[in-house]
Amino acid sequence: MKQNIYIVGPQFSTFLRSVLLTCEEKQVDYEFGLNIDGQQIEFPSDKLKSIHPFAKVPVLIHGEFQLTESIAICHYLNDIGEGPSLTPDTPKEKARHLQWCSYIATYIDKALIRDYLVEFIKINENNQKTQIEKIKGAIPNRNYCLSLIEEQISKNKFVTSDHFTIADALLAPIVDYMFRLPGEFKIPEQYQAIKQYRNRILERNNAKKILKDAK
Ligand SMILES: N[C@@H](CCC(=O)N[C@@H](CS)C(=O)NCC(=O)O)C(=O)O
Repeated sequence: MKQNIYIVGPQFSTFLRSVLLTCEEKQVDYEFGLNIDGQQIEFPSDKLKSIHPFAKVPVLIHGEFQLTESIAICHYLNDIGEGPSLTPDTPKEKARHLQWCSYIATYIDKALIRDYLVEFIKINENNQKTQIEKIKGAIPNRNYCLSLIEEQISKNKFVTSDHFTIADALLAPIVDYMFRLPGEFKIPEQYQAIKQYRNRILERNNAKKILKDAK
């Protein structure tokens, strides 16, 4: 569906990937990148702050309408897109689904991405030994979150049911990165349900495109 939607964010961003996955699942046409008004944006920068009060990505631009925060953006795309719904129907299931969206976008993102994955990027900037120690210090909390995900994902094919939802669009890029880390930092073998979940996710053409092939 031609919508003239632009998503501000770099391809490697987990939250940008969640939004793109939602676009793909909902058959919403989009472009993405770091260009606003013909100007390349940096982060952090005043330009980014002018479209996101906390200078974060992604930001959705749909004509005059601008929207921040991945959970809100994904719900908007779910409402305007033509593809099958990515949210449950009943009040309890809807609330449970939102609860998981929130867990993933806050605590799980912090433990697995901000305090762990992103710290690898700083290895060359900081003292290498100190940085490795810092990353190792984040492993217990990483494992705690992985155990919660493992337990949840053992119940159904996807996060809250046997259907792919926005919660999966949020979780899939995070989980995918956990399998790409080297050696001892990679997700341990014991998380078999998460491994199967990732395989299930990567069987979907949309996920293949966004998580694997996109540059
Ligand atoms: N609560 C925001 C978080 C977005 C976020 O943390 N985005 C990261 C990229 S994945 C970012 O902008 N990082 C840049 C920075 O923190 O300076 C959301 O759900 O969209």
